[in-house]
Amino acid sequence: MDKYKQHFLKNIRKKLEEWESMPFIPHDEVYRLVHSIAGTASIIGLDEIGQNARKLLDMLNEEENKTWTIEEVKQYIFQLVKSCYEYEESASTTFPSELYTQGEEPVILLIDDDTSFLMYMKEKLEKIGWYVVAIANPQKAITSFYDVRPDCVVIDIHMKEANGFEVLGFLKEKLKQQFIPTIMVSVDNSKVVRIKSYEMGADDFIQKPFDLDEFIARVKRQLERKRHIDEVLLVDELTHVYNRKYLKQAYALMQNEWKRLGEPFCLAILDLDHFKQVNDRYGHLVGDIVLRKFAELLRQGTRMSDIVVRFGGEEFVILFSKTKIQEAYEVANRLREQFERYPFQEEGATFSCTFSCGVVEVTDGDAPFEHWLRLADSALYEAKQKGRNRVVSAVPSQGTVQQKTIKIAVVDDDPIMRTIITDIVMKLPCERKAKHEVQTFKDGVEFIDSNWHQDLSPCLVILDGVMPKMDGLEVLQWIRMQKRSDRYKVIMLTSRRSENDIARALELGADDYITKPFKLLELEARICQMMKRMR
Ligand code: GH3
Ligand code: MG
Repeated sequence: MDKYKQHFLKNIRKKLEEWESMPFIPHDEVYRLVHSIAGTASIIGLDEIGQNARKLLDMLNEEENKTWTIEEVKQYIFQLVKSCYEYEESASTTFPSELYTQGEEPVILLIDDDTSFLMYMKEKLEKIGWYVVAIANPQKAITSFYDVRPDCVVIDIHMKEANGFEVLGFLKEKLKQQFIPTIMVSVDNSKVVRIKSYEMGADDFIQKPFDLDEFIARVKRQLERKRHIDEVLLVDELTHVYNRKYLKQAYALMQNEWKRLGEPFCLAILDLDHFKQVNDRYGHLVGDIVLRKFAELLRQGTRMSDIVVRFGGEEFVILFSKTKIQEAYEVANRLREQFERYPFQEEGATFSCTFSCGVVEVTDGDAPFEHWLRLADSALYEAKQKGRNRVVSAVPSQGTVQQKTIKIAVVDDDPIMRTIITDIVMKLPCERKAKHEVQTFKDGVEFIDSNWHQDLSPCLVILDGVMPKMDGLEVLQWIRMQKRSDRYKVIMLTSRRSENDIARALELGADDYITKPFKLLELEARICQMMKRMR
């Protein structure tokens, strides 16, 4: 990029920065900026930016006695800022990744302590449209597995901290249950290692170094098999109740009944309380036992005509056929009492678990399933807020749906980046159970000093690697030292050249990284994926 363009973009940044610290911006300042962009941009070869500015100028009156807030200005000049970013992005090295499907792409969990291998594979596999969660720490891999819900797991056998077989040992039951293909990779191609891989349940073994095309072909074949199994299975393999794929069909059955007989039915959503603590304290295998028992109790405690579905993780849905709200409430409450009394035993200790539940009566079977789910979710949220281990009935007439909040912190010293990322995040479709709250920070110190993210809500941090005062890696380190650090998910924005920084970020526990400059759609896809993991 020539020096005029650089200087020009620097000035826009400076202005934005200045305005961000002002409570109100006088109209003539806004006018002057747009006016000068309109005049200069095309001359120095930034024609698109110039055209955008001229369009804006047509809408603006020079003489006007008004003031703007920074949000109003950003909204007004957003296209302009975006084309500045896009210009810079296209002016630097081309960076092809063209395939993004907003959260529908296959998810590959890659476990290897060799960070150069992780980086290389992540870049190559993301180019063909897969989403890769790269994990350098085998211990973290086991907990991540439950959040990531991968479609395929690739494990390196020889790692410093834990042998790949140990990781496989921990995950193998789970992988088998969910038909998740597992591929072991290793430099050691001995017969013993290969046989052990297969005996422990791996679906394939690939020797390192491998030909990338062949690796992709082999993973693809496994993914196809997995997709096929997912399509035909309606029963959850762990708990043996229906899985969420059956829910639409189940709802349609109840709708038909409602139409035929005119009787209401109920939808309940049940979520185990502090289930994460059960996993943390007793391990995931015990967590699985709790889930199995819970499902069994739901099955036994409801009628044949009711339908129990594992909705995901530790969340279940019950459709109560031909049931009014009072009855459904009572059944749910009875289940709650039974479950709370059930003694789980582990290593000589006895512990109990509870769940919270939101229930709603479906009084109009023509309304879509999502409508009732939203209401039941809201009641569930209320049950959690009121202290858990309780059932709350939804009030359908109540307009506002209550949801938990996911905080999104954008920490970047570049005002253009802050503006653009904030815009991406604000336009994201809302998660089923959560609303978003966004805050920007000019540097790491400002982020660390802020109380805004310290209230134990889940928080996604989009973190620039290189910043003055305190760089992104230091912020990441600070985050990982916090008490409930797992409620923070961190996406690092790193420069393509700083491979050491990427390696360090992975070692320090960044959940994802993206190299600058990136396509905006690509960042959006990454954020969507991460939000799915945060629920
Ligand atoms: P809350 O009372 O607010 O619901 O807290 P929570 O800890 O239950 O909720 P959170 O969503 O933080 O944690 C749910 C945990 O459930 C996280 C995930 O690792 C775990 N989980 C999801 N699926 C499975 C599974 O199949 N087996 C086991 N053992 N754990 C699972
Ligand atoms: Mg829970």
